[in-house]
Amino acid sequence: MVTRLTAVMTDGPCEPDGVTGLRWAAVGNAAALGQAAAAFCRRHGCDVLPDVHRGHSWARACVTAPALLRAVTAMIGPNVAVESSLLVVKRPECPYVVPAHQDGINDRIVLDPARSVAVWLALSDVGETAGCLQVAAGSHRAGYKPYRRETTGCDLHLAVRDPARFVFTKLPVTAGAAIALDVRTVHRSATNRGPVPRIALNIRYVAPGAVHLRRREPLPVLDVICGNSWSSPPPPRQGRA
Ligand SMILES: O=C(O)CCC(=O)C(=O)O
Repeated sequence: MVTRLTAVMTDGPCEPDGVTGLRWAAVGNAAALGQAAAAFCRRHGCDVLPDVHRGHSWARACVTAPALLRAVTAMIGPNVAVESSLLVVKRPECPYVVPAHQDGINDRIVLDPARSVAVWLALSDVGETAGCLQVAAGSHRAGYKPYRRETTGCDLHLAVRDPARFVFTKLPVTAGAAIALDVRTVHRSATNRGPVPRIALNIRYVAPGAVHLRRREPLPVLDVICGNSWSSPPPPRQGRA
């Protein structure tokens, strides 16, 4: 049985708009971590890296930044794990558009919006020219949307089917800023038309019981960051959220 996409209609951690701005690091510290990330990507010839928090100290430093964890625990409680992370480096010379999408749903899982939050971290200054995040405020209230597959370069995105019905607001920020999103908030970003790489890390934080499986598969690996209620998490519900 497949999870009904509109099933999760609860309030999330970023009411009322489904978007909360915060600062996770000083500009210089964030930019230094961004340079480490960009150097790694240059060496390995890649611009998009999934689950970087597992293997790289600079990424671990980002996902565990004290100011960030204070905000995340205030939103979803003291037990926090990372469900996934994604580093995106948009080089100026490479067109890279992230289509309008929601972070809390894919073919395998649906996240409970009351027990999860998506956080986008700026590791460089990300102004309008650099392709800043664009969010559809309040879009979370209508729940999860049907999606379709859309490819950017070699990367697959699960784009909402009806992006034209949303009104997007551009959110230019400096390095060290973060934008927390309800996992149902529709968001997108454009190509970097500035002169330097635009570096950002997307993180999905979850509390126990947040991850609901859409298929009969093992629960994804969760990287526990804090809290002591992870030894016996409630079993994930199968079939519907
Ligand atoms: O870095 C970006 O521009 C957005 C990426 C994003 O929204 C995502 O990976 O969920």
